[in-house]
Amino acid sequence: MYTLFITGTAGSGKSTLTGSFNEWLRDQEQSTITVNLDPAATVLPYEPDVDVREMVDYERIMVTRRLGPNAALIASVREVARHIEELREEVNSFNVDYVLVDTPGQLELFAFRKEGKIIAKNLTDGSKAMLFLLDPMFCVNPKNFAASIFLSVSIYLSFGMPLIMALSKIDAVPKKYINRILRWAESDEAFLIDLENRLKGAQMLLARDVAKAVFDVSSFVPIIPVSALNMSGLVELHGALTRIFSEGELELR
Ligand SMILES: Nc1nc2c(ncn2[C@@H]2O[C@H](COP(=O)(O)OP(=O)(O)O)[C@@H](O)[C@H]2O)c(=O)[nH]1
Ligand SMILES: [Mg+2]
Repeated sequence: MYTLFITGTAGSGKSTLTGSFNEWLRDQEQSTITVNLDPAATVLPYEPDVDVREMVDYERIMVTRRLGPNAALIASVREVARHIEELREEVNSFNVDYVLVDTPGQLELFAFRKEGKIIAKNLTDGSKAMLFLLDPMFCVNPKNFAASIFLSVSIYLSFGMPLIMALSKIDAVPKKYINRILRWAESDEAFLIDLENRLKGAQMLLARDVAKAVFDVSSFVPIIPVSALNMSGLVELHGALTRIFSEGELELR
């Protein structure tokens, strides 16, 4: 059983890709399930096979404990972690090749709290990998690109799972933006030149130092351009996953 945790900033396309990639894999005769880990999801673009909303009632937690939306989310994710054995049994009962896990809309809830790690560690057995989605509308600004890569690397360090990055929604932005982002990902020199043209003074120096440090870690992580809307790049995404799952853990170089 292979498990893919789909992460990324809010709105980067996690839920949509979970649905599309699930359909794509099923078309390839793979057995799959989708897991929704977001207790506060209202509408999802797919029908989850396992859904934490059946165990944890976000609205009710908000009302009965008199919490604001964010505090209620934190309490809900804690509640999900308490149900981890139940979740695990449910996931295992499907006995599939691929488990696609859609993570909460707010990244930090899953990525930087101990509950996220408990859930990631115990949800399934077998090989696991993390997919981090980069939103091209956001990342076309070099400062935001550096921030996103930084975020993905900190998630990588915090979970210790093999990491793949995907540039999402490529159907929605001009090709030249996509190419620019991919060029930055390939060559830190190209990135630094564009960065220096845009930023000045202390901000530029800081962004440059952060970028250099982070590029050292991220340079071996492939960035795959995908669209959940027209399914482009899913062949490549699957190829990268297959490599990772067959090689086992990628070592930090
Ligand atoms: N054009 C386009 N829009 C997308 C794509 N993937 C997601 N979106 C849109 O981006 C928004 C956020 O997507 P969603 O999957 O909910 O993001 P999440 O918060 O990361 O789960 C929604 O309006 C989606 O319809 C894509 O591949 N192409
Ligand atoms: Mg979502």
